[in-house]
Amino acid sequence: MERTLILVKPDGVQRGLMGEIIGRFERRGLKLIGMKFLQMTKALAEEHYAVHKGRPFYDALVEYITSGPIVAMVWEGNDAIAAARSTIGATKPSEAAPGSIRGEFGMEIGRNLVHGSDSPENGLLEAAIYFSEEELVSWSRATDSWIIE
Ligand code: IDP
Ligand code: MG
Repeated sequence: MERTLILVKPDGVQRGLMGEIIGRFERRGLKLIGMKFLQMTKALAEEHYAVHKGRPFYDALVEYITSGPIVAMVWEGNDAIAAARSTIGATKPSEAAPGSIRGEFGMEIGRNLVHGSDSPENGLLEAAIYFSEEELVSWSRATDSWIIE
């Protein structure tokens, strides 16, 4: 089972798209095991986006991600990373597949609505930035046998 950290970024919250975005992952069949509503501090943003430090868009990215509340979630599933990334769509919304979250709701890379971890290792590392192991819920879903073979 992989875990992915998903964020509804501040634009998703401000535009009233929280339910829409969360529903995409829920309907896909990923299983929610943790969820928080919070506003990122600069320190948290710098930890989350450490790999991008020094890139030309870094300061604007930290400004954007700390500009309002976000929803942080951990979703679990076989191949959860790839499944979530395809549901999210390409980084640049103008190039994101129609039907993906970014392809349906976004216009610009600096306002791309949602974050999803890019590898199983980063899924675990990023989940640990936001959630302690005790905050993650292990549960059996009534529909599991209809979603997982
Ligand atoms: P991802 O979110 O699809 O994994 P990354 O390359 O990891 O994309 O970049 C992290 C975030 O940084 C993007 O989601 C976007 O918000 C922002 N970002 C990336 N590249 C640019 C850029 O060229 N200009 C402005 N913002 C960018
Ligand atoms: Mg990324």
